[in-house]
Amino acid sequence: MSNPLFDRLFGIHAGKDTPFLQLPDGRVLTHADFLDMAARIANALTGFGLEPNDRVAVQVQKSPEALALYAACVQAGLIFLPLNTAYTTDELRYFIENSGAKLIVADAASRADLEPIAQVQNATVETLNPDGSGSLMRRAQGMLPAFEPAQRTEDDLAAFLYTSGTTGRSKGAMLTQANLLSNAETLVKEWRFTEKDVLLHALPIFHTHGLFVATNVILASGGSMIFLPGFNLDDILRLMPGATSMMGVPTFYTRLLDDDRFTDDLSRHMRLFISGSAPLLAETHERFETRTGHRILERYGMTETNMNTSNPYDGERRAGTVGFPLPGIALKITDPETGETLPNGETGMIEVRGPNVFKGYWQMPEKTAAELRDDGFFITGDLGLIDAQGYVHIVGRGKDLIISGGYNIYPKEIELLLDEHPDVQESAVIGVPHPDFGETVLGVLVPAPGKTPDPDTILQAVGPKLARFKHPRRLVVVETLPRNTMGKVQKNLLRDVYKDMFVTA
Ligand code: MCA
Ligand code: AMP
Repeated sequence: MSNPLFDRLFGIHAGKDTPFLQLPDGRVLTHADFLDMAARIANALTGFGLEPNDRVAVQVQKSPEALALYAACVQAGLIFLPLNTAYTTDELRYFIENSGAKLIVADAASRADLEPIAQVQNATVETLNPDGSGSLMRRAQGMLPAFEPAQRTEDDLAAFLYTSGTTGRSKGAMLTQANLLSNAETLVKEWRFTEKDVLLHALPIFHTHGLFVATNVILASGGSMIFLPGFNLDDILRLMPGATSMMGVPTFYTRLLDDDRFTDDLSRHMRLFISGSAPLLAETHERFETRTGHRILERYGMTETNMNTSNPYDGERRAGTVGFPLPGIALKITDPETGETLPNGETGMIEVRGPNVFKGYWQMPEKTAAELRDDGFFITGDLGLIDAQGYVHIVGRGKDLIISGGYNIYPKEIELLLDEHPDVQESAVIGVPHPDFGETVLGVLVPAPGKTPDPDTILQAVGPKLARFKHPRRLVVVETLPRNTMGKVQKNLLRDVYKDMFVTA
């Protein structure tokens, strides 16, 4: 039987007793330990009656067991659907219903909230807690540590990752085995990962960056990871001496630079620092080089495409750019109105095509057709240009999106909730600069006639419906929103007015 993703990321390590995961408490899991755990979970999953192409929705804290659940889904041909641990029950209901998940794996504390949602669609709930306890692993422990991988082709689906849209409803990006494999294998070569690498892994594993970039690259190269539950500066500084490389969002780098314990002595031995998911300020890039002598390698990707471009490993890593298209990936800049290709140097829509580009949005053919052209080019929604040396620059977003600490936030989703409040006539949610998160969320409200909205009361009302990271950091009340002649709210003007709200000059 062949299962390319399993065979080339996981199966290649069968029987290896070299470290794969080093945990902050000193525990080490070898590749063999990890594969045993994954096979037991795969047996448990099929024991629950799951069959290839069934969706498994997973909202659990980062742990070796959580990662083994991903491996088990690949092995059993199930579609892995990881979900941000910050999502509220309201948010989860949509993902579970929309995907038609047959199994939901969550922390025991969420079980009571999830059972009613699961029942509606005949799904079951199993639990997996941060310490590896819970009903899933209890069942897995009684299983054999061997599992014949399900037959899959590269065109079969491996994962759904939900990404929000400008209309407020999330779309399930369908990723195939080939999407994930091609990108992982390309990145190993481009970034020179080998079995000697030890990656300091502090990213969450429910998004592309921590799961498909960081983890898949280490799996494909045979290296290992120092696997941290989250970004804790003390742990990072303590464990960096044992690492060769780190991948992070810009906030990781600004937090490191803000700490005097982060010195060139601590980082000199490191081979590579990579940044992505949000713009790395040229200033951060330069401060990092001054402090450590390392030039951060910045790359650019999306949930729908995995990684598209990267600064070069050997050539000049140019601050403020995202480098060149990766091998096998075509990138062009087009006129957003006409779709015509623009010459180098001109700003337009970034479009990409390659084996990395997803298969479409789950059960949303119109949305897929609007963003994925017949010739295979995906319209990213990012505005950019290609300079005379071929470096890609991202100069803005054609989509209404805020990126806070690497998490994407779609204003529409928050505006709809704010507008529901009886004291609010209308609202505009914008991203403004923030020293730690890069951007943060600001809500601008227009009162309903005769009302005086109280920001604290309104925040309390929307709070339970929205993941914490999406909460507006502040709400301001204005008489009217600026509009253009077409009646569209001019968010650029609002962003300009409030640009210094969280940063001191
Ligand atoms: C936590 N909080 C946040 C964020 N993270 N608020 C806004 N934006 C955030 N990103 C909230 C917490 O709930 C908490 O709320 C308060 O802010 C302070 O939390 P703190 O302890 O400082 O935060 P943290 O736990 O240290 O997390 C910050 C973080 C984390 C390490 C930057 O957000 C993170 O790991 N970000 C990475 C996201 C990521 O992997 N993105 C990749 C997406 P309170 O205390 O008030 O309750 S994939 C992608 O974008 C594409 C494909 C790509 O190119 O990679
Ligand atoms: P997501 O929807 O989580 O996949 O986020 C993808 C978006 O993150 C892209 O469309 C970009 O807007 C942004 N992004 C990712 N990497 C970078 C980067 N290096 N610089 C600027 N923006 C980035």
